[in-house]
Amino acid sequence: MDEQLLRGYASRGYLIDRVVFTAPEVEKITAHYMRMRESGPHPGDFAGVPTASGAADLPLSRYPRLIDMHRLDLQSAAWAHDTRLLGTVGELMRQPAKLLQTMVYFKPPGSRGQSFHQDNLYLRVTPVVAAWVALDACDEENGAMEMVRGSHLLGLLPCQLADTDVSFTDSETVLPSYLPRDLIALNPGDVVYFHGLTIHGSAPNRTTDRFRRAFICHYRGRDSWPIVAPALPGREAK
Ligand SMILES: O=C(O)CCC(=O)C(=O)O
Repeated sequence: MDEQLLRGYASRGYLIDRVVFTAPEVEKITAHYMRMRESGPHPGDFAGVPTASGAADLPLSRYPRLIDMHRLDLQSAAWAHDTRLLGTVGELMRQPAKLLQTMVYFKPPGSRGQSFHQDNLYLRVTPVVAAWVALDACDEENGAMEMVRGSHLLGLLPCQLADTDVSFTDSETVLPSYLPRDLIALNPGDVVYFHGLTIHGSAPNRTTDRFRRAFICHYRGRDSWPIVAPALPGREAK
């Protein structure tokens, strides 16, 4: 990879790579996970915490997030080990990448987003890099991801309770207000790679007719080591 791209990743904490997957590949991945979702419940399904207002998030309850599909599904394992993803992540970490976790977010029209957080709070090893593969066009209206530029350089930051009317998770990182927030507008097949400490999140999908689906793989470095993370608000430290 170009040294300038590596330097950009090192200073921003994320890297956008355009047209990594072709349109037919994206169609195949999307159709596969729509079938998997519509075939019934799967281990680890997550439709979000209850809303603060008590209103139901019906779109998300129909399309809960899938997790760790690669443990049960050979096709998911193959996609998560795609050499394009492994190669880029390995270059960003400067060591071979090992798969940690896979997820699919469906984010149907009208569903909540996810409050700002750092993945290293949950994935307690370092280094970690995520590959977030856009399956739909993502923009402000359907709740594209936002990244807090340079936040991976600040370490693990404190959390507070999130507004669960707009977030399907209930804790959020206290934002360093002096850092800019970048909206990550993507087309299907584009990938955003981001550091395990980069603060990121997304607003609700405010459209009435557009999903914002993503296939997400988290990797650790071959020579990663465990880290200690602070407790989430209202929960015991692990
Ligand atoms: O897709 C989103 O809105 C959030 C995804 C996320 O937090 C992640 O991939 O770690």
